[in-house]
Amino acid sequence: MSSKSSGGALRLVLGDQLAASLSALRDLDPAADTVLMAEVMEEATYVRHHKQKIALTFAAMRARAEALRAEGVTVRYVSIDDPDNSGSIAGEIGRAIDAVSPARVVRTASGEWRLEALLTAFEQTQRLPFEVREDDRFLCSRADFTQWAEGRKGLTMEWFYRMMRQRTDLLMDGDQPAGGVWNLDHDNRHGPAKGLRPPTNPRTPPSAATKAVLAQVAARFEGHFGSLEAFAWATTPQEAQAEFDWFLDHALPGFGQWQDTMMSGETWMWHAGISTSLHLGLLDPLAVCRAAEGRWRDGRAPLNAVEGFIRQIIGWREFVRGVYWLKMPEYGLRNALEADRALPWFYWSGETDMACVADVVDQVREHAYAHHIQRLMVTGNLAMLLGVAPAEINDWYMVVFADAYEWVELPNTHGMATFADGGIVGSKPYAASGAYINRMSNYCRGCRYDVKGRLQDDACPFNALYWDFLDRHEARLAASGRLLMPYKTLSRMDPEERRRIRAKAEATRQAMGAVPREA
Ligand code: DLZ
Ligand code: SF4
Repeated sequence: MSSKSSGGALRLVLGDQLAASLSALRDLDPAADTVLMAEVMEEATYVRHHKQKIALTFAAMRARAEALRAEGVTVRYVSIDDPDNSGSIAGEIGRAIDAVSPARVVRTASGEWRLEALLTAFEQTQRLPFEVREDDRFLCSRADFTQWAEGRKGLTMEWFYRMMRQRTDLLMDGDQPAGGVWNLDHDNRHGPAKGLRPPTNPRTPPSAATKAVLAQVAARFEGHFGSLEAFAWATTPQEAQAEFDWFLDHALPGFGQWQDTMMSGETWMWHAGISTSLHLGLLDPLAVCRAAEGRWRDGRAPLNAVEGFIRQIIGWREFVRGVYWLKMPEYGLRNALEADRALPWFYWSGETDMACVADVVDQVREHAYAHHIQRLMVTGNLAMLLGVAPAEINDWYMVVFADAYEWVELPNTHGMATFADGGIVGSKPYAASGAYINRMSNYCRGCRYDVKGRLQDDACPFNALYWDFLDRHEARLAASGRLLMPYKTLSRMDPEERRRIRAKAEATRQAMGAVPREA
């Protein structure tokens, strides 16, 4: 390290810390400080992210660096092609310390446990002071979540959500929920009506700067999953705001009613598609909720749509982040259902006759996106019913989605979709047979499988797998009381029928390549 200090602070801005309000940049002195941003192989490859996720991150980082420079801030920006690039965030902090000789380093806490552990270990080897600030882009701090969770028997999202409604005063009339009910989810579970047409979402065509990043990513990350062709993500706050404004006008009014609906070939439906922008810091969570609330108060969107939208952000998004930091690192190792199978190859290739799964895989390859029910009830549900090992499921979710960060992915997948956490996030597994997918989508009409069949050759694979799943986990799940109806049906089944279901399910797993991982 050079002995002469510049006297200023070195301020680290990670790839998903692009908000103007970032805590690490508060009190920044443009005359003395240097902002460090670095595109590094370690972050681009710790999982083999979808090419679009890497391109989005780099394009958004570069745009942020330009915006800071335009404000007169000194930015040390290390691009992925820089021959001196050390390949890691810690390495780049080290190089910047040598080059700039700051008096101290200031950073906002990382979103992921993995990177926070790496940076903390690095800091312990250094002599100058490091200041790590809270990521206050979230509305509930880690300390507040811990306090909320303390002494509770279980962590129920609904109670957390109500507390957050009161705290933010969103959709409140005094101390009562607007409209008299906290949660209107029961109005939001419609399957596709005949002739239903989603609005055409224009998304964001790539700018010249983004196109340059796309070319670089195509060359350097060729072996990663996914196509770059349909890249249409917002990379700046302005683009993100334009996408969100489109959502408010054209999709929010139908968002409630159709938020669980799935339609073949339809990616965005009535969803906002703003998760990447929220996670990167291009949009502010409270501001988007207030804008949505305004639409209801002006009579331009129904309450079930607005309440559903706000619940996703101040309820689920904050809740899963709280659970993640409360429970890590032990959380990631849980495997409550002792699932040990390999993930079928068609999760990557899309080569399956299951129309629902093929549609979702094709969609994620092209758009790095699927909506919550596609993730939960198609790919998540199937992986859970097959008994796929949590590590393989989590890896797939981290790879294929542009909005996947471990703090949000792990509780959603490990907790909600596959029950690997044993009931911390969800009180029961979201297991479903083909009947659910048939009710909520138009997939089954175009599928070679018979959604009503159970044992014959062309029976929908979800069906035998569903009953076999309940059968295999009866000791653990029947007692909970949350799956009373299906266990009643199972108990009335002829033992011979149960045996056939088990055999059919195992043959299905073998045919799909969902074999024990040791084999
Ligand atoms: C996701 C990502 C990628 C692909 N690349 C970078 C990078 O090159 N430099 C960087 O600072 N951040 C990157 N990120 C985001 C980080 O992985 C993210 O900050 C951590 O996972 C914590 O959420
Ligand atoms: Fe999916 Fe089964 Fe419907 Fe085919 S029949 S689309 S496999 S749920």
